[in-house]
Amino acid sequence: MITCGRYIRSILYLLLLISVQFGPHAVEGVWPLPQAFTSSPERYPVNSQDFYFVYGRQSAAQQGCSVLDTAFKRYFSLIFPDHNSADGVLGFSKRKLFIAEISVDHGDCEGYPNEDSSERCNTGLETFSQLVYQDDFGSYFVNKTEIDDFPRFQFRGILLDTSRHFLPVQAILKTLDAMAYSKFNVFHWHIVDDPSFPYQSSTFPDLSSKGAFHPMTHIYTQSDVRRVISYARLWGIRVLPEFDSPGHTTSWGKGQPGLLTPCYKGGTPSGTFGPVNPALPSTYRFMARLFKEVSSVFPDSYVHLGGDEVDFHCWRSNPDVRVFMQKMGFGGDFTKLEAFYIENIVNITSALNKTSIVWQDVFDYHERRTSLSVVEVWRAGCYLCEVRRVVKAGLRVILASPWYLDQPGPTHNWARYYTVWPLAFKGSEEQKKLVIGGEVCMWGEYVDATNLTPRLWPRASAVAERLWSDEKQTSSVDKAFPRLQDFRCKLLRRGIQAEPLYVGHCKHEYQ
Ligand code: CP6
Repeated sequence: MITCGRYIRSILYLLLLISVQFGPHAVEGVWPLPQAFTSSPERYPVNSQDFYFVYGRQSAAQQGCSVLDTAFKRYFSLIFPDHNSADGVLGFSKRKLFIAEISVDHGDCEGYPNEDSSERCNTGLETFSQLVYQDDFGSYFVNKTEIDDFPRFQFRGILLDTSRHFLPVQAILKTLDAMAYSKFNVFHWHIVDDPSFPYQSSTFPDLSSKGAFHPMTHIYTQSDVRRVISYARLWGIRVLPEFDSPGHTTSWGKGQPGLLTPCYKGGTPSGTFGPVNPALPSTYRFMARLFKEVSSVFPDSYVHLGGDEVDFHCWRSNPDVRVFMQKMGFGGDFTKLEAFYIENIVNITSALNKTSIVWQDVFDYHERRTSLSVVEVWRAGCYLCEVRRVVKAGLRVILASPWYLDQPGPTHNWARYYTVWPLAFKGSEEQKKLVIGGEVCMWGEYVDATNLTPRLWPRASAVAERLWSDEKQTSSVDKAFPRLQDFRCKLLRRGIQAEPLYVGHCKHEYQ
């Protein structure tokens, strides 16, 4: 029985009414590790002919609940990968010996996942699916287990960058599958950047027709975006769009003349362009229309505004920008100009009822920090010092610095990502609660659909356990290693080409 819902910290029981045998597998086979569990060596056979999911009689959700109906079908296939039909889900079996009963005390079947969503149903089914194992003869079993589970952090994200390289929608959907297996719940879509603008805007179609790598094949149409969002929803994953500005916007300039700052050399325009031009009213009119569209296309209450790595050289070279600086009383301080720009964009998005996230650069430059909400810490160095500064200012934090998985290299081993303590800074309980979670960043310079999956998995799963599980129970790399190896085999079994961690083999070898 899986009980899940918004308010009650409930329990996942597996009540199995079949003859008792003994088996070795237990909750240690679950990744990330559940918060609280008791497991027993008592094991029960599970057979695809005799297995089906049902809604509990008291359940607030019943058949017709799209999220759960779909989840039942998916998890049936994941539990029985050799089984080619999902008939067990529909309860056609005559014997009906093994029933996984799902009860929801407060269900939201139709809406989109959001920051206060209960995650117990999706993740409870995931846990259950990981508890089922096969013996040497291929028979399925599950041990008697009681689990009470909930995430340590509310925000557990993966950033994909679709500007440095275009990622086909299929590659994104596959990543969403794998995210659900590790209980990630936010897809941070760094959708546009300097090299290309693949988002096909209905308001400004030239942005992608002129700014994408290819105007037809390397774009995300409105229907592609809807497909990603609705697919993610069924896994309980939020889609957080990032439209990074005023820097990282070279590709925007092709389809929106007048948006970027013309750079000057020796008193004349050099023909190159810098960040978005913060001195023109037309800039803010454009941004208001773009974010109005983005806010209605992406249902999540958060939107990421970027704001990182703004190069001031071009602004400094431009006489019109300098006149604007004088008029505004900014003197020669370009950080004030950047703060002014971001403040305007924050106001635009909050008028659209969105909570904005910015990269830490914005917090560092901003004097009126109270206008900000969520800050993403990404710079290397003493990142916990930065986390501490942000929470001291009363703002929420997402931590990304220790989890850059995009760059190759021998130091990028999983244990390095595993041994991160996000709350190991001096601060009050209240301040620690402001750390809402963390994020794996998969920047796209060296990554496209050919290497995305093995570069992400299973190393991102190491981060997933840090973000989901109790820190004290998951502080040992040595204890985690065999569990993560085992989980990587599960990923392979589910069709995710996760790279090996070290010497070893999987029971079911593929390819
Ligand atoms: N792109 C954007 C990037 C990075 C950032 N923003 C980045 C910077 C340094 C490293 C990795 C990625 N590629 N738009 C910084 C948030 Cl090491």
